[in-house]
Amino acid sequence: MEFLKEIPKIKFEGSKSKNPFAFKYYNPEEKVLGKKMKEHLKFSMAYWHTLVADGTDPFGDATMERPWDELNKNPMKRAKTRVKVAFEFMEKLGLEYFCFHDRDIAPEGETLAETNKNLDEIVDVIEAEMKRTGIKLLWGTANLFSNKRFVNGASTSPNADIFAFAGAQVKKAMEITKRLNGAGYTFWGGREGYETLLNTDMKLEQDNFARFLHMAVDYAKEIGFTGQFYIEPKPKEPTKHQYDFDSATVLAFLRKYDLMGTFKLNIETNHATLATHTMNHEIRLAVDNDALGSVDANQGDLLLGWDTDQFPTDIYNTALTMYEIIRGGGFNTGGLNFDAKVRRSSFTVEDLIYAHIAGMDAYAAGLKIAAKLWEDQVLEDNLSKRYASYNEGIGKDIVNGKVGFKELAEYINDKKDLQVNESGRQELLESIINQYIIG
Ligand code: XLS
Ligand code: NI
Ligand code: NI
Repeated sequence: MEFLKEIPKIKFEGSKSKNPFAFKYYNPEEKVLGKKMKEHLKFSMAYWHTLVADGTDPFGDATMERPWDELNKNPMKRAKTRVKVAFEFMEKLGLEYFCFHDRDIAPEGETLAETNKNLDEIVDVIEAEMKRTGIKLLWGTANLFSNKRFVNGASTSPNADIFAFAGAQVKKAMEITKRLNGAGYTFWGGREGYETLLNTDMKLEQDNFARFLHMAVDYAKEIGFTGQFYIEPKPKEPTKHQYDFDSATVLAFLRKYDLMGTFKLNIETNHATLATHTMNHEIRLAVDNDALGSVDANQGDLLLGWDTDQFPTDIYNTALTMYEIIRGGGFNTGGLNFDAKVRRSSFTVEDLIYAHIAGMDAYAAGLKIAAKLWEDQVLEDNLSKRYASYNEGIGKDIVNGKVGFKELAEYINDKKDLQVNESGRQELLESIINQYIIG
């Protein structure tokens, strides 16, 4: 049965097209820097936003009544139908990857065993659809935050039974991710954080979180899961202090607990905003530490302090994000996952398509801008000039670890002609970026 009959297959028509059901910039087969656009971008659909979110907010009811959900009140039947819709949806858009939480795809039973049985039944359907379409799993994950048992966190809960429950849940989520050949597995620290230190043993909670991750690594070895593990930083929401605050915090955590190398980062644009960083800052840090894994592509609202998960349409941002990704050598196991939802008032099925087109076009345009910037090496040339004093003389000795404070003092004490500082040229660089964006 076709659920999206009214929606045509979305094709590239170019920037002059007025057809809302067409790509203006995303031309999947077009080569950029010797690689197809679709291979650079590796777009992925987020199951939770596209199939599950219904527009509910703290002040209002669901606004998105999907015709296919209306057909099935039975939760298992509904879950199966959603799988069919998901794959039809991805086929229409040419999305070659998807991501999901265990609880997005199948309803919970009364016990974990029952829940796992439900999962297996739905995974059968997903597996068949993946085979039929060739669509792949970018990463899987477990929802360790919605159910009320996770009120105080999962692996950082003060209650050991909840830690155990979370472990068993992740065990199963890893098994199904492996079964579906997932390229990665993500840990986003749902409620791993705290509200007040008055009732929190932060050290024990963080140690436990690390123990939990080590258990995941051990279990991956045991079952032969070779996908990449990711941690997704976020500074706040739902808890006031999320332990995985930002790239820098997560990198320090990974180092402290001997998890560096085993985990890479899944960086989300809106989370960077919440951490008062730019997305390019977050990616640059990951790349510099050999830890860039994947990206949750969305955008926040700079006037709001929460995770609005909007579709990415800001070209300035997509261009600089793609620049950092290209600079870092591109994705390996990761991709651009649209962890983004349509606004509550964009409640039709067409809106879901328009939103993905908008995001895919914004990233395709960003990619082309970034590729040109990279090809011309404008920013890189500026960098090498700005830091040239470290290529020779005392600068070279500093970099090579050949000098200490004593030698620095000997070198500088009697020196009269200190090198002059040069302008940082920020505004010039910003106007050059604009030239690349506007063309
Ligand atoms: C929430 C996170 C979440 C993860 C997956 O803010 O972005 O959606 O990506 O658990
Ligand atoms: Ni995310
Ligand atoms: Ni988010």
